[in-house]
Amino acid sequence: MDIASSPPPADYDHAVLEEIQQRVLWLATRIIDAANHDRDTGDGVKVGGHQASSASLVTVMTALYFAHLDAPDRVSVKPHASPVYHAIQYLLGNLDRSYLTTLRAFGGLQSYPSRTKDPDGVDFSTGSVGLGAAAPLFAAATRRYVDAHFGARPRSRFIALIGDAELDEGNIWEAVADPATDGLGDVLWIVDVNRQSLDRVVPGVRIAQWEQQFSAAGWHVVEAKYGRALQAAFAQAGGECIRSWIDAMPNEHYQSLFGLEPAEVRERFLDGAPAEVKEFCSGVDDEELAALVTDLAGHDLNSLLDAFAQCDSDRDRPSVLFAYTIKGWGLPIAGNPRNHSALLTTTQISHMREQLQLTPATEWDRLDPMTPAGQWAAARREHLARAPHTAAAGSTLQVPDSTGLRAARPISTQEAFGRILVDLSRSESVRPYLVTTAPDVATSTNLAGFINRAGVFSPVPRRAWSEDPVLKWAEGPDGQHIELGISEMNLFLLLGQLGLAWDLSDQPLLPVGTVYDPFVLRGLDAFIYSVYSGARFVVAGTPSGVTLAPEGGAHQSTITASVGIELPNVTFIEPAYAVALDWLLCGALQSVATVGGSLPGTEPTETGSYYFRLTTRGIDQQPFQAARERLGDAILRRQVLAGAYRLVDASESAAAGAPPVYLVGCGAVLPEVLAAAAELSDEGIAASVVDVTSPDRLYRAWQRTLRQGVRTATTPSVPGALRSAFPDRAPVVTVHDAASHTMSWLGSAIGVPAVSLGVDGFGQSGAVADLYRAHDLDPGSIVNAALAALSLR
Ligand SMILES: Cc1ncc(C[n+]2csc(CCOP(=O)(O)OP(=O)(O)O)c2C)c(N)n1
Ligand SMILES: [Mg+2]
Repeated sequence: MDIASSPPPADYDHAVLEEIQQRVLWLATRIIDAANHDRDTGDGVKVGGHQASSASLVTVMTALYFAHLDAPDRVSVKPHASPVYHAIQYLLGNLDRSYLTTLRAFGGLQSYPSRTKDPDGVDFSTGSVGLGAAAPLFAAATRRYVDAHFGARPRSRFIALIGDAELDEGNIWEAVADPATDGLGDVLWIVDVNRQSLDRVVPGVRIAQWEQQFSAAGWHVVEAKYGRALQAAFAQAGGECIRSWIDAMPNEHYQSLFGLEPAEVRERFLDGAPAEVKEFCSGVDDEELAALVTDLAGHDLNSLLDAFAQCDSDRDRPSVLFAYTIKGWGLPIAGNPRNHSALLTTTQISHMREQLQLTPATEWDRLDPMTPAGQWAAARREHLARAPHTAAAGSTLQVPDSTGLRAARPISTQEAFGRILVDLSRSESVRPYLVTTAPDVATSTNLAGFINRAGVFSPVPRRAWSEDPVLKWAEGPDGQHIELGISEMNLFLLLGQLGLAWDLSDQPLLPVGTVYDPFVLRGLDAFIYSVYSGARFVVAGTPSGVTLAPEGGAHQSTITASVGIELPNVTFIEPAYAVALDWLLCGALQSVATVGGSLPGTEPTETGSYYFRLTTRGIDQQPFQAARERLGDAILRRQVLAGAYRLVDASESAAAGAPPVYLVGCGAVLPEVLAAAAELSDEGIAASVVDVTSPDRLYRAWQRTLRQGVRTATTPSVPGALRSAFPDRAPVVTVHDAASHTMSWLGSAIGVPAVSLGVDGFGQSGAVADLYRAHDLDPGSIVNAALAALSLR
């Protein structure tokens, strides 16, 4: 039988689910307790963990995993509920018992769910609140795209479990508002409405506003608010006033009911209440009243399962379920405004263990397989087992080494980028997998050529109301460009999910995004999120730097190159010449296509994403052509991919006695560097020019050899990439339209004096020459820098 389509076990036995959720609560709590009390870390630093945040979701997650989910469904778990996830995977038999005592230990269970480091099949990494919440929405958008282009996959529901305070994050609303996420009927967001954040009880009543925001964006809004007992009370004569009273009660008042003795609960609950509420409550004893007024549907399995079904019934739009819960539910810290990081004492843990009739010898046991609960867990394990990925999904995907781009006239890297994509879209083995996306900057980043050929994605065909002779904006299910509104957060979240399609939708893709380079920083947290999750994509930040001269300081990027170099799982590339870009972009796409693989001949460990920093400055391609003729394509290509090559080789005049110097340029500044080299040569200095195509690859190569030396206590070797670009010991000048810091390490790497030129202040409007002069990137400054470097020898 096809595992993915087997029906769920019929007839939930609520007593069984109750028993299971008690065990889930226990294990989640104890996993955190063990991390803090059973392990000596030796450093005195508090280990931490979130027992209250976890408890809040225990019922919801029990209902999901033990009654509602099917194998193809994908779930994003709120960061602070990771112990609940692991407890559930353990009870399902998907996690070895040895892990339960390793929360937050090195190599153990991660503090927050991690796709790449946790051992039990996490679907979405979470941690930075808001991002993990939005990820399933973009995963669903990706699935919609995959289904439209490659045939329907078994249906997955994309579910996010979200803390209520996560809704304060703007990225949530950017995601909800974007038309690219419209109508995703397989999405369910479950908001854990415990009315508490980290510091406090969230003031007032926010839900009504949030619900309206979701409704306005076209979402299906469902509430699981009152438990069965409260609903029964409302149905009694005069009981409706209780609902109105609770609904109107600010969070602070309601939350203060927790932790009180029953008699105090009555007093607090009735504080300021209308007469009919007081009258209704007079017929209920203290104990009963205290239980009644805190009976929330988020801890009522039946109510939750009903609500899930209600959400499922609407397949045309995303659903959001507001599940009212109690932070710290079932624990002595329930509802306490200061419970976010609170830990149960060892005595409280012992008490809880006894209550569940567990002992130190049995406390970590799975559910007894001879009991109905154990049998239910075994059935659910089978029901949730996933079919393996089909290897065929991307079997025809083959990216060539280059598109054979010819560039006779001056051309910018941005323009070349657009042409390369158009060329790739002509290749039968590449075209089907290419998908581009941009936050309202597709045309201004040269994606128009690709869009004209490949069309714009829309789940249904859309009529084009105006004819544009230059740009065909044909929208339909075959389109391969996904247009986003202006949200760089959404760009990187979508790229992240497109870049995980091989896993979450069983379909490798070649995702390519574009964004104005300065605004990479606007989406940086989502960029980090996506590459932390293991996503594989290409992004072009363009135009960049002060080379975008007339646009001024608000549009000129300076620190983005540093960000690109320093981001793990990202290879930062900034070529100057079109053919180099062709080789590098094809190489990057080859690497992205080889999921989990490496790029032959260059980097054995590149398994992440690629960030190209490009410009709109057309530059003369002749110097690159001369290097091709001098070195031959095979050698030059290898060096370009490795990160640097000699564009001008002055070694002969150095051999003849001229003092040698290396002028090292990256990106758009190469013409100035070449001009400076010519001037220096006229003055009898042997100035070689090195074009750094990827400061990141060079830096990593250097660091690898250093670390190797450190770890083996041996003299570090000089990496090949540096050796072939810098064969001699000569001072260097680095020149980059980015912070001077990005290449300032080169002097140390090759053991020579270095002067680094770059943009270390905010820019302003002007012409390229003005800006280059203002930031010492003009030929005269580079010549002076070379003389300074020579004098430092
Ligand atoms: C982007 C980001 N900012 C801040 C934090 C620190 N932080 C972690 S949980 C939290 C409060 C979350 O409240 P809520 O979402 O309601 O979760 P609960 O614990 O109540 O379930 C904060 C501020 C974070 N993890 N991520
Ligand atoms: Mg909360």
